[in-house]
Amino acid sequence: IGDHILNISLGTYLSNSLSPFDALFPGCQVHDFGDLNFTQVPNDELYNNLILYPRSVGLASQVLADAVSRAVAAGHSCVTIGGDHSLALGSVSGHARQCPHLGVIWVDAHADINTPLTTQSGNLHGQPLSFLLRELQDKVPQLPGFSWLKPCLSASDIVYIGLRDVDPAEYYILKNYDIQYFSMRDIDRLGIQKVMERTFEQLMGRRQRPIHLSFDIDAFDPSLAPATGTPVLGGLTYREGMYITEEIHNTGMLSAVDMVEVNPLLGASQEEVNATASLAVDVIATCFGQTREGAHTAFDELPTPSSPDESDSEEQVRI
Ligand SMILES: [Mn+2]
Repeated sequence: IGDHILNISLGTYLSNSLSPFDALFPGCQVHDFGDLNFTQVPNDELYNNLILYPRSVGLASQVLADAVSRAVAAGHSCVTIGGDHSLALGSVSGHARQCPHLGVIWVDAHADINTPLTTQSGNLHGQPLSFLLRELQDKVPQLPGFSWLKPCLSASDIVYIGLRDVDPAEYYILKNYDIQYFSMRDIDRLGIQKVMERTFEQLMGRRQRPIHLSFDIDAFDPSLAPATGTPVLGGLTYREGMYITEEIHNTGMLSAVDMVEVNPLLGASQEEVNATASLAVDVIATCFGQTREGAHTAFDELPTPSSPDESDSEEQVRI
């Protein structure tokens, strides 16, 4: 959705060109809800001469919010595969409808918290958090197509990880509304282990709560995830990315995941596209229990040889 409205999503790409979801995520029971159908609203004129496709993004987000809400209500951990990061408008709203006390971990190179009045690009994928944050509502105009959307997060419900390209107005918001963030510089300074410790302290220091992980693939370094719309040098290593998701899995509180901004049309080669897509698959699989020590699937007994091996006794004689 957003400016990628006509692009194929990672989900479509995965189900068309790799293997079925069940094979990609061993140990998980996967229920594929399929692609959602979005209609591009005709004559969807710019809002304020700048904001692109407000009615189409608003309507798509509303459809997605209903779908996510239904999936969570049915007891699933809901994975939403995008698409661009404006989809968090729908996924977080739908999730919050079932889990009003959720906390959000936003892994991204960008803060995505411009308001429609501060954005330079007009892209709604750089603004989703401004619509979701209660404290910002007196700064956010009502966009056509957005009347259904109610802010569902407070500033203290969000932690960012991986920031390294933040606009001046966004920096102002992070500082003035006291939003917790760990930039790449913070990760360099503290190490990823401390960053995760502090993330959980912020979100779950007082009580356990459902976690919504909104993971933008551009949080990774572009050398690992090149097929994306707004790459920024100096991103997460593979190991840092896996550590983040391993630790989130270990909380036992992960309730919804967004995987966004994988854009198969933007890879310079098939290798780049495949590398970016399989990185996204690793992120999702690790969220649901894949570990670097080995998959903890059912394996509870080593096979025992059925009869003594003859060569073995010969060897013993020689010794
Ligand atoms: Mn983003």
